[in-house]
Amino acid sequence: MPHRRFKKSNPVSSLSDLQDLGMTAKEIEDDIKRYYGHRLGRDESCKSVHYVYEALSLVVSDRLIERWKKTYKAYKKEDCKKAYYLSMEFLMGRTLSNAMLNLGIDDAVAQATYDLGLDLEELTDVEPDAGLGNGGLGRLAACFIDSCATLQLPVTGYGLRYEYGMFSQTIVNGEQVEEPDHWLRNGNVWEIQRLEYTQRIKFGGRTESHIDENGNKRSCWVDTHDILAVPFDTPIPGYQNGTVNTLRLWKATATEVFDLQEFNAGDYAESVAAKNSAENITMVLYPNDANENGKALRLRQQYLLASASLQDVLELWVGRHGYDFSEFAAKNCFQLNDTHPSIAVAELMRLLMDIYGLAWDEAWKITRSTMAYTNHTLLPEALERWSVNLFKQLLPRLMEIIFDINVLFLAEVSIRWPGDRERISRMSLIEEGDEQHVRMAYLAIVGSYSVNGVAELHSKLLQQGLFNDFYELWPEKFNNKTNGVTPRRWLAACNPELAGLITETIGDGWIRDLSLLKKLELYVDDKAFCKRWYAVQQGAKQKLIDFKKQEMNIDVNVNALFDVQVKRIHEYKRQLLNVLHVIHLYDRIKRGDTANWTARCVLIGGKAAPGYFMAKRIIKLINNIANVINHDPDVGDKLKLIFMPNYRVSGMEKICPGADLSEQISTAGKEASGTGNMKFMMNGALTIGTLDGANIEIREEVGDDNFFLFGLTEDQVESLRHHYDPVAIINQDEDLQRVMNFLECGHFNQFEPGIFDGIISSLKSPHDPWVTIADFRSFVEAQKRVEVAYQDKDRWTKMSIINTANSGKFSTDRTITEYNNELWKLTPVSVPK
Ligand code: B0W
Repeated sequence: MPHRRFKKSNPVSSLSDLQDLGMTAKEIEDDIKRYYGHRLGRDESCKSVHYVYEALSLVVSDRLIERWKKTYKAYKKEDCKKAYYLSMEFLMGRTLSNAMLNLGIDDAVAQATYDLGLDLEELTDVEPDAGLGNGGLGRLAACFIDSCATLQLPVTGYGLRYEYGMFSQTIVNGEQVEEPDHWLRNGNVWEIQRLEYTQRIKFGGRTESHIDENGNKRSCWVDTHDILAVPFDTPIPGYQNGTVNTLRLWKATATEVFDLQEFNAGDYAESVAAKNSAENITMVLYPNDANENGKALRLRQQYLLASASLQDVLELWVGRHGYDFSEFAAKNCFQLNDTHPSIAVAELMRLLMDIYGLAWDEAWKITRSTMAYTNHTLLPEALERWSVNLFKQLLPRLMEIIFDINVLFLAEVSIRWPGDRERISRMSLIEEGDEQHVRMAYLAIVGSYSVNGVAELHSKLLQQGLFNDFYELWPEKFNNKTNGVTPRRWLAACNPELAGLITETIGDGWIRDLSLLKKLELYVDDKAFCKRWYAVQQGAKQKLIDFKKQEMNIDVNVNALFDVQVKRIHEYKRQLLNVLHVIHLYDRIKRGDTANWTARCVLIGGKAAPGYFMAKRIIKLINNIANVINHDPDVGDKLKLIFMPNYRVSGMEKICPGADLSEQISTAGKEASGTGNMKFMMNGALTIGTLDGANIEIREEVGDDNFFLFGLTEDQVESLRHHYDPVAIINQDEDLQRVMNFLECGHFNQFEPGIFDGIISSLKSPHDPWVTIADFRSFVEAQKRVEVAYQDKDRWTKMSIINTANSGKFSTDRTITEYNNELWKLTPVSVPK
């Protein structure tokens, strides 16, 4: 180990008494200059704005660290219960603006940078996104830790510090091209490496068993190839409350011993290769949102996260409480963000038994009362199953423990359902077949005290469908926690104009208590207020146009309806349905059916998993259609289709304030929750959506009159499957026939014959799981209702205000309060300011 903690008295405790740093514009300005000139050694000859960003970030970071230490001390003093959020993804986006807002120094910094002649927006735009996630699941983790800090809850996030985050997407000839995202290239001022908390992680080897002095069977995991997990901590500030929590991300490195062994054997190259293979573990984020992958490296990543984090927590426990674990479960809990970290169930057992000497029963009791599991998807292809052979080879001791858990669990099942062999095989943690597999979701359910879905419908479907056997066995474990988003990033910071108008009208209490937005409803008939609301929305649209124009050189009319669908590209999310509607509008223009036309700009953005062929083809189709429509002089301002490349967190911060219409059009029953839908609603966009995920709850909050509903319900989709006949539907719908004809005659791929054949045949297949054709007519009718509403500016503005006013439920402050009240039971800790 390179460093150890101080053992007896701390020789540098006097160094820890720091004076609080000043928060005025002048003090900040002086500090920026000092960092720029001294620490970074730059002067007027430096042309790169990056160093100014870095100087400012160091200034802000210093102020965070001060509060971070105080928070740590307060937690230590209280010896309070803690929760740990284990997630393979934290899609943090940028840090600077959010940190300034949460510290309450945004105005002072604005003044300081103005006085220095700097453009603050330009500076914040220099920061690369920390894109350590795929989409909703990773962004949810980021919103959660923001809310935990704001609610002053002692919660630590544990994840992986990928060297390369989510790939960057460019579009070449209409197709997605992936480029590596080396987000750490210029360093990362927000993190602190903590070598002193390094953990050792075992892989490979074999197990040996013996009988201990009490007659219990014990296992040892030996001949392992170890690697080190080094933590990097990022401060997570609460909203202007003095609390700064921690996000701890692990980076894999080689052990010195491991290197030396090879080196002494005289094989320098091998030794370097070994180092590389250790470091490879956290080299790259897997870009497969909701797709199976089954790669050994991914299992290594998952184990590294679980093992390093649990060792860290147990070490902290032993440091304070010695080897007495009787209170451990009362003082600690772990929330598993999907099955990705669910190996933690077996790892906690291993650590408690093999390292700390507990007996099985005691360890199992602790595990089952500290772990809680959140499921994020019903899609079968996303359910993780690991080959037993791979498991045995990589993590032999963990495999043993999982087999033992399974034996005891199946005994429980057969007591409840004697002789029901089919059920036993259905519920087994081990799936039989040509090759055996470990069902990770079942491991998570069996090892947890809570299983939750992320929206009402999704939680209901988990209970009635996917996990029904487990629900029958343990109904009390199952619950719902509808997702949310943090209103700090997703309204206060990303839409300062709207936030300003809201604060001016109802005060700033909404930033901490989003339900207060309801007060805005008092103003829906106030003409002056509505006028300002409309002006702010138009301003945001103009800003979005200017931003896109810079990037894409396309002219858009600010009065057009901004119709936006941004999310991962996936067949279940039905970007194709959106595109069919665009072709229908294009067809109407070409036919001259344009009386009372509503100009519309359809914006689509999102990344496809690199191995997901169909999703990539959908991107190509969108771009090809855009190319035809946007260059057709008959179309002009009436319709535009724009594919926005490289959709990411910082992109959404610019997009959501400028949207009129939010497209949430997944096949009912497939989108577990969705969270983009909430960001749009909060910023005053109206939703066109199916009864899926959190759309249902959005509609409940905002009322049927303020939501454009269409499409089959989940029940209807399921019963349609038996007799779905898309060709018959097409034949009965003249508009749809014409749309399909555009596709089939190659109108959008004149020089690329056949490239969309796969898409066409999937739409026309009676086995199309997403039943896109079935919802076409209903979607078109709903879009007509959208147009009628949009043409009445006053009505639309009113609906927009009502959407924001009723978005209070969708704050992660509400979600986290529910997690805490029902599952974690932590006491908020106030931190002296
Ligand atoms: C993400 C990544 C992976 C993987 O890397 O293998 C697998 C599955 C997911 C995933 N993402 N599963 N569900 C989600 C999304 O989670 C958010 C947050 O709860 C929901 O709003 C979305 O509906 C869901 O698709």
